[in-house]
Amino acid sequence: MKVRQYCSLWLLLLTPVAASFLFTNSACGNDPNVVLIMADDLGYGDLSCYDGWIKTPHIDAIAKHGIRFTDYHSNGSICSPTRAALMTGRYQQRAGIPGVVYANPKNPAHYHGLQLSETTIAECFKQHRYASAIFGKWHLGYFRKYNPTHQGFDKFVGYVSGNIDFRSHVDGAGVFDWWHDLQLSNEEGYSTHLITSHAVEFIHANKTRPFFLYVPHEAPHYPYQGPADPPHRTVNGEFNNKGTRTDTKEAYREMVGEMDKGVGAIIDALSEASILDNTIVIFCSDNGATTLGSNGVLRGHKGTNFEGGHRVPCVVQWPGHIEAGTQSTQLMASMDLLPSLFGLARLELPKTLNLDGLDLSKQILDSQHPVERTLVWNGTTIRRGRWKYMASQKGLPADSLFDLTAQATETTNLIEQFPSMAQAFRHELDLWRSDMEKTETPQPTGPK
Ligand SMILES: [Ca+2]
Repeated sequence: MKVRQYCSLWLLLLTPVAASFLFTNSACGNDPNVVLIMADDLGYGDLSCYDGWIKTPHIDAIAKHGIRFTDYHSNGSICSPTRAALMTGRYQQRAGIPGVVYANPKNPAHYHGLQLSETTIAECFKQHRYASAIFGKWHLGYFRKYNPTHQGFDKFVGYVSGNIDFRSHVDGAGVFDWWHDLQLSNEEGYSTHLITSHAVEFIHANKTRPFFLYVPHEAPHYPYQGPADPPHRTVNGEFNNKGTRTDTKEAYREMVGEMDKGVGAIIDALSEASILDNTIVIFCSDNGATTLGSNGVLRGHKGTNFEGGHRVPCVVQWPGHIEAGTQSTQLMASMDLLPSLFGLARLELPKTLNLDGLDLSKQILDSQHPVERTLVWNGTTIRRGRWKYMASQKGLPADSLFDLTAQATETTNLIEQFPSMAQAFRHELDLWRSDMEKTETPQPTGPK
């Protein structure tokens, strides 16, 4: 703090031009910290600040002290693709991760990963001398060559699979999966608690310099285990991937509750370190809920392109910058966070980046003036303004056009009333797919 206060005094004495130079080139210690917390499979109707069924006072407090988005979307409707888009600010198809990176070595996608040629959000922050860490789920490559410490993160504690036993830290393929940087190394504890305690420790250790802290939680992804439950997966063992609880709904509630307490612990740590006012805190989800959770009134669930698959909670606070208790209808996606955070922090991005995400920092600071933009999911579903076109796909036998303002539930297909609009969307999707195919980062086809 002393360094930052000293810098602030100097800035007061500078001309506006010189001060702006310092801000944009981050020569001083006033750059805001960023804490990005992401839940796994949390739905639009799960949190109390979204009128959901689970009391989440700490996440609700972020909304109360900042802004709540009602039209924020995960880039994918499943885990790895959203994470690829979040990390790169690009469509996951362009970044080479259109699908899940699987735990099973018999699946070719087991050998995929976020290639080192991609520039991550952590690498962008590193250029401004930020400290960086990830605690929790990576899910962008199983092999050491894909480890997040090769992608701009100074520190990694967590797992590389899609899910692990919350206690034994064994993944769905029966492989032990708890890492400290590049080493597999166990640590006793419930994964949600471990993720939180590492995040808190990192905040205290880095309070005198700017940092980017990424906290991708495991909750409420299966296995459905509360904090008091024993381990059940063993290395090379046989087990039910979803766990042994029969009251899975209650386990889900406990899991979200523990994550919410973890969010509270992170806010407390920022406050104790006297850096809460200089920290942008974001909480979001990586895709919609399964049928065990709730997506509110939205149609569909995780794995579908209906709203329930990807419209998810997102709340952001930055005291003194983002007006408290506001709400925004801005259409936003995971890939927008990279450019938007740099816009908020007034930090320059490398000019060589080929981003798909938009800098929506102005819309985060001013909730009243959303901008129109277009988003595509999986090359089959496109959204602009109130309209959403979905080519026929699983769960949808005919091409469909929905008016989301009139009906968020996607039940009335308006394609016969607006055939030319549907045709234009179809054409736009063709162009989008062709663009992605031409530029996608290639993946290895096997172990070598
Ligand atoms: Ca997920």
